[in-house]
Amino acid sequence: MQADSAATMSGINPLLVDRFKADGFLLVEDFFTAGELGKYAKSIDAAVRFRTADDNRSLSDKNLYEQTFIQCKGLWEDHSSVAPLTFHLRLCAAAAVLLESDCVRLWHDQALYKEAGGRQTDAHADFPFWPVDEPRLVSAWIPLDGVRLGGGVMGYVQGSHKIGRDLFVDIGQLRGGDPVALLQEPEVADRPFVWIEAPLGSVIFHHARTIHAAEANDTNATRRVYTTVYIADGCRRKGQGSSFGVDREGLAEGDLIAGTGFPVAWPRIEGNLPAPPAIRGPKTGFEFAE
Ligand SMILES: O=C(O)CCC(=O)C(=O)O
Repeated sequence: MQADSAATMSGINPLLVDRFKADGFLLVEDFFTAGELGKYAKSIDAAVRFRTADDNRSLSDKNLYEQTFIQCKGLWEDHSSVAPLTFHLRLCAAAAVLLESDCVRLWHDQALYKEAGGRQTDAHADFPFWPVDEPRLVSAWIPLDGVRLGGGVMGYVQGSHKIGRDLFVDIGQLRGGDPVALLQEPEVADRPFVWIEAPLGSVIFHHARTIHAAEANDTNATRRVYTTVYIADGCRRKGQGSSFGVDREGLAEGDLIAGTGFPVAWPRIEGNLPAPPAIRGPKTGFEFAE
């Protein structure tokens, strides 16, 4: 019953679900109107400006990770005008359909602004970053202007979510790790790698285990992208390493992922947005934990 209404609300039909299951990613064009995106883009720009107001460094003065993108997480929590996109009913319904779950929660939202001249996003999968027991998470990658080749488009290893080896890649060697040439790994190298241009109004969904990368931004304009990640209800915390979102909720290993920082995104009533958690994370960067 609920699954039917999520399918109707999202417009994600069984053919699209099958494509997502086969490829591990799915481009859906004309998901948003240019008008609604323009409104959200203004709010996200303002939120990113607020979060980065103290940072006057040029790109070359930043570390490699920061040269990949300006990353601002949890924008819905301190910028209420961003929340309607984070909890956009059609987007959340699409996540429920793709995760084949009656109920999904927000895992996180973030702006990923790749500055003009910003470096490539190193190939990685998301799941090894996250302290979750099952790979039942889906990301929605929303370009606020549309992205063409040369401007920082995303690329995906087709079907790589089925490989099932969770190799952590230290993007930009932020943690001082060795670069991992994930695309040359056995089982990965044999699969097609495809760059996907994303026109204005589109969204690309990807599975938490899908290996993906993004081009450098060789244009003169910032590549403005906003992403939301949803998690199937019922997943649990795995591991005890520090991780802001789960630590903030006081979750121990094995506890259900839930709480004010992981609000139910679907099912929800239009316009009824969740209240943000009282404790906020850091303004920018990879981890909330400081
Ligand atoms: O936008 C990018 O450059 C990378 C995005 C990404 O890695 C993700 O959404 O998981």
